[in-house]
Amino acid sequence: MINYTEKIPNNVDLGRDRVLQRALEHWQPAYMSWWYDMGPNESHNYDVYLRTAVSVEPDGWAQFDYVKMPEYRWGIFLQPRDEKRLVNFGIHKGQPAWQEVPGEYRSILRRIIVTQGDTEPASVEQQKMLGISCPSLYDLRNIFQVNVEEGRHLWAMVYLLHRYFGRDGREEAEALLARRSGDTDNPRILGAFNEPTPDWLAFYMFTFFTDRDGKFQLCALAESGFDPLSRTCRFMLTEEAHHMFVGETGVARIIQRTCEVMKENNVEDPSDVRALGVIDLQTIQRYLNFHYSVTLDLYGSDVSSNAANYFTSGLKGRFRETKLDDDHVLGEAEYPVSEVIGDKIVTKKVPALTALNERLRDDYIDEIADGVGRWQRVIDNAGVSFRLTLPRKGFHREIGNFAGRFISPEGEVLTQEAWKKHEIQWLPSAKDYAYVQSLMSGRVTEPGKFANWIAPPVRGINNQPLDFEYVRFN
Ligand code: BYC
Repeated sequence: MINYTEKIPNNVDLGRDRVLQRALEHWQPAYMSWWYDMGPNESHNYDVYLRTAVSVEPDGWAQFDYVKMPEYRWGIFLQPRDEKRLVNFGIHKGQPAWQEVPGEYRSILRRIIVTQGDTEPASVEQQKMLGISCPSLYDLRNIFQVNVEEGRHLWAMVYLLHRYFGRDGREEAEALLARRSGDTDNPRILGAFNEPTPDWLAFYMFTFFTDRDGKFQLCALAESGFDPLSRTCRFMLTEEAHHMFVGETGVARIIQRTCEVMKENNVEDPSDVRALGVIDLQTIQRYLNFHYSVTLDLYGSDVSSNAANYFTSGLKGRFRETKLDDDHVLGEAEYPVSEVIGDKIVTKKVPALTALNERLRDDYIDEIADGVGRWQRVIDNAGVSFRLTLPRKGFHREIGNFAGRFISPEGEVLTQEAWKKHEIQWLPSAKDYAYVQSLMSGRVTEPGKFANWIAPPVRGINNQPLDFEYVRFN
């Protein structure tokens, strides 16, 4: 019998809740079996220099040491309770925040938690094979850090399902381990989590773009009137920041290396750039277009009655809800959304309540634009003339008003035929993927060494030097 109070660091008094303990005793072996099957390939015996959260205190959530990943302590942490916290929006605004699930919202709340939970193991599955082509020990350690924390985020949602949803919660927790990213019969719930992440450029793009959807969705759920969900998401956000850092700096380092090689050799043409073993900026732009557009779909339909219900019932707020200066009920307010009419994109106002997905997407786009601006500065500082751009919102969308439309990155409405003609300029082609894959045929394992296609980071992890042995293969 496992002693869960020792095995699972937690601040939810796990040891005193027998029902919960029994539920976890059942689920934990299934989770481990999923990790052995779907976690990072061949990694089980490696010693990895990982950050582990052992408490929510400032000195407790970032303890660094060598850990074998199957022995990682996937803890359960909720931000401490604020006894005075209220429901801050929707029709229950002003009531004390709920400590138990309100009966009338049980099924939609479960649906939200399951959707959130489903993304966590999905991303681990998507990244399973990347360890074998890592550009350095530093990067290998970072992907493993991301993977174990996604595992912890799955635990966080499973804790809520087990603790608050009884039998159907337990069934959902099992189903979270049964779906598989990309599986035709039993896929993950949301589109982006069924796309392959075939190489490290895709991984960094994913952690920059898609993990940032994680941030915005978690921020919206952190506003929830269901207090345990709010407190869980608040703690998850502390970990999410590192994932986005890995993505942003990963892409920046690839751009930097490409620009250095372009300048040193005085080349600009993508085929000349490729001949020097780095990733041309045009390919980076196409990856950006892909990951950005697929992630925009994760916000759901522009006009959504689900989103309105989530808000009205106090379950899912807006980004920084309590900092916004309005009535937090949105009975009268309007919000602009775009749609295609004829061959034009037109913007019209709709009730703000129904446009909450669009609003969160817009908040996300603002932050993304800043990050892309920082990548641009790497190019500009190197003295290379190339402009990275964010495609317009309607480009390459499968969910919402733009689904089934053919919009160029500049926002022109095209026929399918015209769009298809340009597709290989706009989105990564099989040839692009094959080229990027060809650079990543083996892994770089000498401490302090980096693959030719990526610049070293500015500093190591936890003040360790760049040539620190971040992973020991045993
Ligand atoms: N793909 O009214 P609609 C993260 C479904 S990422 C497939 O348009 P709604 C992480 C939708 O589920 C953050 N299906 O949208 C990142 C619904 O289906 P049902 C994850 C989609 O419901 C990296 C139907 O279409 N967390 O944490 O307002 C690594 C009509 O729905 C998609 C959350 O998403 C899609 N893209 O909003 C690791 C938060 N979009 O219910 C982790 C929880 C929509 O009719 N989820 N559909 O069968 C939500 O708040 C909402 O479910 C959504 C959709 C925002 C996703």
